[in-house]
Amino acid sequence: MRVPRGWDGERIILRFGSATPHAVVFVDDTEVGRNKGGYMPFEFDVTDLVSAGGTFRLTVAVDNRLDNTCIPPGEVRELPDGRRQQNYLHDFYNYSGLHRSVLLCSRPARHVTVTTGYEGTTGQVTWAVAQSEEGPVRIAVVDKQTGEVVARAGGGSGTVEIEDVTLWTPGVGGLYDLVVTLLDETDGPVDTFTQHFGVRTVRIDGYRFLINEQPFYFIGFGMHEDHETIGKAHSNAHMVQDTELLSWIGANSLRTSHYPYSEEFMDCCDRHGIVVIDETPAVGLNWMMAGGILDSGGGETYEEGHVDDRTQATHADEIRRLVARDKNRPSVVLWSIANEPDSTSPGAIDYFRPLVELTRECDPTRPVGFVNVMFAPYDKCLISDMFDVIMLNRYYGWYVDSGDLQTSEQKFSAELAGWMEKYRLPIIITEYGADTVAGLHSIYDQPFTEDYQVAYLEMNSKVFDECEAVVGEQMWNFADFQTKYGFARVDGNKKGAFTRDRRPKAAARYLRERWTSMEAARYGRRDHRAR
Ligand code: GCB
Repeated sequence: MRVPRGWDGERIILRFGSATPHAVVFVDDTEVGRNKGGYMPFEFDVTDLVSAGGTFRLTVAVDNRLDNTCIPPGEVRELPDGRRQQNYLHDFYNYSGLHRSVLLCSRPARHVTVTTGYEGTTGQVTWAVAQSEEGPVRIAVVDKQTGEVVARAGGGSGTVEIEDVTLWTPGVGGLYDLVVTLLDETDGPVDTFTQHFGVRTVRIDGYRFLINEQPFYFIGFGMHEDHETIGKAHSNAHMVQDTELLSWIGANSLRTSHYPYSEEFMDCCDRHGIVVIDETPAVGLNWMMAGGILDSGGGETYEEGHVDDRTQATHADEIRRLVARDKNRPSVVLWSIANEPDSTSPGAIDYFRPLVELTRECDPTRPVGFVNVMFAPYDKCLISDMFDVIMLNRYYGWYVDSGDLQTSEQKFSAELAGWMEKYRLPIIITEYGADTVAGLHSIYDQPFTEDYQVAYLEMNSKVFDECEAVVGEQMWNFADFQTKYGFARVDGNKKGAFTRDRRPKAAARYLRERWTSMEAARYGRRDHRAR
């Protein structure tokens, strides 16, 4: 790598969008640092090791082994013949490598936190700059649509008002830039950086999830960063294709199942008004799931060597880093701190309570949730009362009562009534789905056919429409994706509305018909034809 000649006297930073799951970074022969955790950015100051105008060799060693100190956790087993085998309890392939941008940049260490609100047509923007070298600060707020400066102020923190504010609106977007200029003692500019933000509010009121005080109904998918050939790597072309398909099908939201997605993708959601449930990589924290499918090897979840204090410490770190990365994003309206953990074992209470408190401390402005697994219904789950919303993954008609949609409908409705009665909180159905082989048809309700997937979705839709507390449906999954090998997966998970190469199954047509005409989803609809 060559360091630009003009960077003499500047701080020089190496920044990684992510390295999955662990990395050791070298500049020439010197180790500059290590990072643990696959889906978060990290950076190292290499000023003392490189020189402006010179070159250096950058080496990154990426390690794909997962153990119980990792989030997500895993286990490397030693087989009798000496081979080592990686096991893990999550249902997506453990792609490893440098999946996101690697940048060499020159800048002081600085960061800004932006929070917003509004009163009538006046927006309030509160900012707080953190910088390594103290000095005066000037800020300007720029309307990204018009390029006009709508407010100016001085100081490392404060609040300014925007007259006739454009709210960040689901389905539309609406961004401003906070332009922060760091100054020296003579008021000369040292550095300028820009942070985009949106003015919007989020609040829960009874069964309703309010964005800008309007009831919002989540429509869309749990997704994966997953493509043939590039695995979990970010690509702008795929990002545009996926977000255009979301728009085509009438989706207004998604969950970043089961880890934080690339910053490029999140920026795109901010720009286009796609509402995001932002999830940590805490998936597979469950030893109570059927050993057959997930091969847990038995034992309790919350015990030494499985999910223990070390796992919890890493989990806490993942929460801190996720909030630090995404707190300024208007698209993010809800944190999901785990997917389908064991929430029926008593150990779950002591494990989760500090994590929920930590999330609220890191971000007092957004609701906090976790995604509940089917084996932990309302009368068995021990942790749902710590959270602001109920998020449920339910597979009636697939993993239970497979092929019997009538029984499924009754059981699902009864369960939802139980949640509604007990918790009196909004319910988002974060997963429901059926594996489907594109092109397979039957005149009967036969699992794995496209016809069954549609019938299954119709049944689910009916259940949601009849439950007042349901404020969202995110089908599993947007597209077929790769998983670890196992007898329950034929070339990966096939629950996609789209195939892995993004061709629509019959289900996609069904969902488009439903979602583009739903009255409940009027607020936040993205009009595909208008764009
Ligand atoms: C789930 C998990 C998801 C799986 C899905 C399935 O509940 O959250 O990661 O892929 O079920 O298809 O079994």
